[in-house]
Amino acid sequence: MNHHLIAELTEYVHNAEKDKKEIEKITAQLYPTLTIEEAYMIQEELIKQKLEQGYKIVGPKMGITSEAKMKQMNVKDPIYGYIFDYMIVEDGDFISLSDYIHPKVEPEIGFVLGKDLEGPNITVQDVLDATEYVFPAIEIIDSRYENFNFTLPDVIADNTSARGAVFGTNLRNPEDVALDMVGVTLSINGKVQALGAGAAVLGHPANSVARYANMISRKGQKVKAGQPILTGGLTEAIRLSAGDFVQVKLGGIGEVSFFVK
Ligand code: OOG
Ligand code: MG
Repeated sequence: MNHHLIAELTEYVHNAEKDKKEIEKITAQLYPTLTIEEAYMIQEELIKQKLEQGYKIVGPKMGITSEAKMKQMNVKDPIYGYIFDYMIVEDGDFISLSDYIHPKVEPEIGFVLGKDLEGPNITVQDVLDATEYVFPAIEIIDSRYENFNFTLPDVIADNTSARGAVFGTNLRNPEDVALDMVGVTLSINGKVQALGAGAAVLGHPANSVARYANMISRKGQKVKAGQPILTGGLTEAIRLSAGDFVQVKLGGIGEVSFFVK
């Protein structure tokens, strides 16, 4: 894949986000043979452009973290992307639907490490030992592709649909909660729309951080202390509408919410 094509495809997905206009997936016609490796090259270029625009990376996010979803997409690894500062919504604040294309929300468990983690061979225990605290989070995903219809390489190139994150303020030591057993509800206007448990994410959410550490170690990178890490959706994602009050409750961890105007 030459530089020209990387630049062209990066511009294609980046413009869709900037213009808030959905696009056909890359693999439909533009470049049907896009591989996972090439998709990460596009994602890297996209991230570079955002940094050049002056935006800052807040932290990484993991996606496709259920064994069922990985099997369905016929892949061995989850995927990752990056949350930027312009995506952050304060707990209890509101968003305007018009700033997004067709946003959905999913409940997640966030991690912050007290020390860097460098793979390969990072285990769940290594992650728990390195974790300073966990916190409740909501991810707002807004795939740039029509109807969230994409292949794995398409969604990697699109920074894994990242468009928003709301971080709760309850911070818990991971030793005080069995993260795989934590129950979660996602409610809209007081009505539970989806529910699940921590184990939905790779058997244990710390496993998601371990997998991320091991994946980026292939590029000589490490997971940085202090950065919030989103470990992946604990339930299906739910579409947002104007007037929604979105609330996520995580047993033993805490809650986080926002409004949609
Ligand atoms: C891809 C993003 C997936 C997660 O937590 O699994 C993701 C998508 O479904 O649009 O963020
Ligand atoms: Mg997510």
